[in-house]
Amino acid sequence: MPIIRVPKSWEIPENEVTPEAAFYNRRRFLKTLLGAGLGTSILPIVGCQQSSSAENVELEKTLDKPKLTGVKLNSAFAEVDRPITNEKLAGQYNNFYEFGSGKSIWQAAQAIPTDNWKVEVTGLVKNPQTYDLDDLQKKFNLQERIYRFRCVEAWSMAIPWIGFPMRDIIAAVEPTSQAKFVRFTSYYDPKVTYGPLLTLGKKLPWPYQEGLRIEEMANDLAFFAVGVYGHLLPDQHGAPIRAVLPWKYGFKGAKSIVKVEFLDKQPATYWNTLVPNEYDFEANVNPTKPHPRWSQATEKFVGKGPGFAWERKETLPYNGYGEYVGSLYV
Ligand SMILES: Nc1nc2c(c(=O)[nH]1)N[C@H]1C(S)=C(S)[C@@H](COP(=O)(O)O)O[C@H]1N2
Ligand SMILES: [Mo]
Repeated sequence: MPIIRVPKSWEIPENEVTPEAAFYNRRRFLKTLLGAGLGTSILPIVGCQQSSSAENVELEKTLDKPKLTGVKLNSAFAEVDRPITNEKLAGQYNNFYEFGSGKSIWQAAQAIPTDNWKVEVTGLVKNPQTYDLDDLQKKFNLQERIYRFRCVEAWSMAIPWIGFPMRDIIAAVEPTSQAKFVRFTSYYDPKVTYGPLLTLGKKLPWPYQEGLRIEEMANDLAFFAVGVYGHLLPDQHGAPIRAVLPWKYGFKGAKSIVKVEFLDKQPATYWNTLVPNEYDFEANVNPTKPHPRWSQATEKFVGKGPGFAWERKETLPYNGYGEYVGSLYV
């Protein structure tokens, strides 16, 4: 794969996007450009950072997962005020820093060893559990929900997830009265997840971890997804199980979860540890609170038409889910 790649016409021009990790990319760019002896005129062109053994996999193959049949669409979340984002588009425009700091990680992410996956649910609970993917599908009632999705970088999509409410896990493991927070830990093995290790000489806080207050987790919206677009999750979306929290910025939704822990203290989280002044723990979608480097008042809804056509939309408080979660923040 070439180091410098000219975006195809259907791709979002990278200069329209303000990535969470602009600091990774700026540095890499400068190095790449110097190395290639190229001028700054092509700065907006994205570098293709990772090379992968799965490099020649076709996108369609990565999306061709076993169908989840007999799953009902939850009527409370059966539609949103915008079209569902095209599946192929959502499957090739991802954030998954374990596999690189660019958006094109879908090939590299195929390295996640999803066979024999286990999720440990532990910590301050009465009934600790370890689930495999089969248990998750059998013990929890799967349903489909169409949710708006808003990345902190100000792009957005609408995604049909399949999974179950996080409160079903709460009911199964029974957190003790000391449990005040939950922490999600993503799969991490530097031999497999060969994304960036250092930035600005600083060691990155792997594994990727995120967290919630337990009341947030018990809210009706908080969801564990095992599927999307009618089938099991493709690896690039965080197979085999990831968190989906539609009133929060996308980075709260940890992918490829291996551990769920109930804690008495607020856990440290990946982005908040790395850049605390840009990414707070709560991370509720809030159009009136700009990110230090860009406004959050509007978003680019990706997937309006064919290809990567996008539409500028107003961002809503709590991403439009205030009626569900507003009472958590009074
Ligand atoms: N483990 C892990 N989970 C992660 C991330 C990540 O880099 N690593 N990125 C987050 C961010 S910033 C976003 S916007 C969403 C993207 O989800 P998608 O690629 O399925 O759209 O995943 C979130 N979960
Ligand atoms: Mo994000």
